Amino acid sequence: MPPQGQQSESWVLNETDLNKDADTPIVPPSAEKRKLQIVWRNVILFALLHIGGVYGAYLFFTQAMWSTRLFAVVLYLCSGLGITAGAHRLWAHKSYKAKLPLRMLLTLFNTIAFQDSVIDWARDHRMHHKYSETDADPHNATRGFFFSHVGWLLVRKHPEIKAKGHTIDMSDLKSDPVLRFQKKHYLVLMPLACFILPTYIPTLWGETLWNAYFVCAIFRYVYVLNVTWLVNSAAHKWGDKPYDKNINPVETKPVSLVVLGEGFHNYHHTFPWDYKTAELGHYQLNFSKLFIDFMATIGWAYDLKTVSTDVIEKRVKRTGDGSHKEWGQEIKE
Ligand code: ST9
Ligand code: ZN
Ligand code: ZN
Repeated sequence: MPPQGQQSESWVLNETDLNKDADTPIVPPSAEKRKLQIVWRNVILFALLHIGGVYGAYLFFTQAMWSTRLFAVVLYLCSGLGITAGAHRLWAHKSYKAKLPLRMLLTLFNTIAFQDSVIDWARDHRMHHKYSETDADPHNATRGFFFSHVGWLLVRKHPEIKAKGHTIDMSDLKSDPVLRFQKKHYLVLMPLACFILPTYIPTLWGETLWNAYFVCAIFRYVYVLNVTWLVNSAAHKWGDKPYDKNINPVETKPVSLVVLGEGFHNYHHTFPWDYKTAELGHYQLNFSKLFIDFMATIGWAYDLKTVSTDVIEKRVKRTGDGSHKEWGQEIKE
């Protein structure tokens, strides 16, 4: 339990905390007008990366060998799991626990995704939940689609993020030797995992270095980045709010399909400790749940947290927008 008088950690809220403060944003959604400090290095690098990504997509569909295409898809799924099952559900939210082999596997997958070290990713994400849609939220969606999608990575962070950052406890992740190792050696591990090996490996079955680089490294990386960013942009904008109509995050099935089950964002912001990040966890739209369930059957994942139907039903009836299939009708009547 947090010390008395202190805000509980909203990214690991449990059912006891739920009625107390889960639906009470600390600050109402807001974005102060300010002059953005553009980081031109990032603008140029992301522009070049995206041009390369489009070219890589062209090679993927027209010239790459079938085995290279398959390898790119495998890299997408593995690096995606490094974000969803790893950085997000395991580390940022602690929605389940993982034994050492799984933590090592997910750290490897996460490094392929190059979205910065897990410790840095989780710090920003905990801020995103705790100060959702205010200036202390790194990708504050009230600043618009572009800002929450990629713009926030092109400018200096709002001073509020640095000012309020100290309220986020990261000691749990900083005490994990696997995560400390990843952060310490990130500048060696990341280029190897994200670019060099994905370029080299396809040459073993006869692919050209050129195709391998643009398809398996650049296109695959740009694709995974953009689908991840959709959770910050589209899933904070277009869709239903069956669990809490007072917040901006929404349920979006099309996004969920490409982000391995992370598009049920109204549910996730309402019940952030659920390892499924969704109510029903349909397998076809929640590959990450399937992965975590499999890891649980072999004993590598345990203490999976979820939410009881009773709690969900009460919440839907109290704060939902009426779009919930089972209990929404009662709100409309
Ligand atoms: C990328 C990340 O793309 C994407 C994250 C997406 C999250 C999505 C979440 C959605 C849910 C999950 C769905 C997953 C779906 C996945 C599907 C997959 C198929 N707290 O950052 P700096 C302080 S990364 C506390 O440099 P600047 C701190 O003192 C792409 N304090 O700020 C820090 O120093 P240190 C690749 C904080 O200078 C200092 O400020 N990476 C916090 O304003 C400076 O921090 C890139 O392109 C905080 N949260 O620069 C790099 N934050 O770290 C892009 C900061 O030493 N980033 N402080 O403690 C940058 O270049 C810079 O960060 C910047 C800001 C220019 C954006
Ligand atoms: Zn989250
Ligand atoms: Zn969100």
